[in-house]
Amino acid sequence: SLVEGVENILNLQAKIESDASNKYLAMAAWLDRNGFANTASYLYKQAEEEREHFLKIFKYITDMGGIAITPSVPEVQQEFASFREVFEIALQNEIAVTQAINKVIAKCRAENDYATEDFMMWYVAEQREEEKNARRALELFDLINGNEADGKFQLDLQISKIG
Ligand code: OFO
Repeated sequence: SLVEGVENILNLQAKIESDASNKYLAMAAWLDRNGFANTASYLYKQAEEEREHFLKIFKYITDMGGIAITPSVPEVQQEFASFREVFEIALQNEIAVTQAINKVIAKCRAENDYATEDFMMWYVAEQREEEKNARRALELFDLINGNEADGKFQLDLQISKIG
């Protein structure tokens, strides 16, 4: 079973993962309509992964005898100033998710809930990977000149191969 504090913070994390999925979906659509088809596919896939992250917590709450709350769906950013800005925002979002996960683990420790702490360790590893990938995408913007038409084409190809 879950203590109330852990159940609440898990429901909050589930919502954060669900929101992350929708944010990536909007980014993927923006990339798609601006011609970055390969990177769009990459972020459609990210959106699906975040949906899985959400479901995994959602089911865990239920499995542990808690009440999983279906999250509301807020508005997300639909327009972006540039190709690069998409990944600047993606990295900021991933850093915020990592910080939220750290709070869940701190709560588990405060409540002596080692089972949930163990469950959340999967997310710690996942975030390490996702932050690294977002940083790599921004590195590619520095390495490849994205202002030239050819640069954009190369960026679209290379970013989609990350991870
Ligand atoms: Fe990258 O947000 Fe899930 O964990």
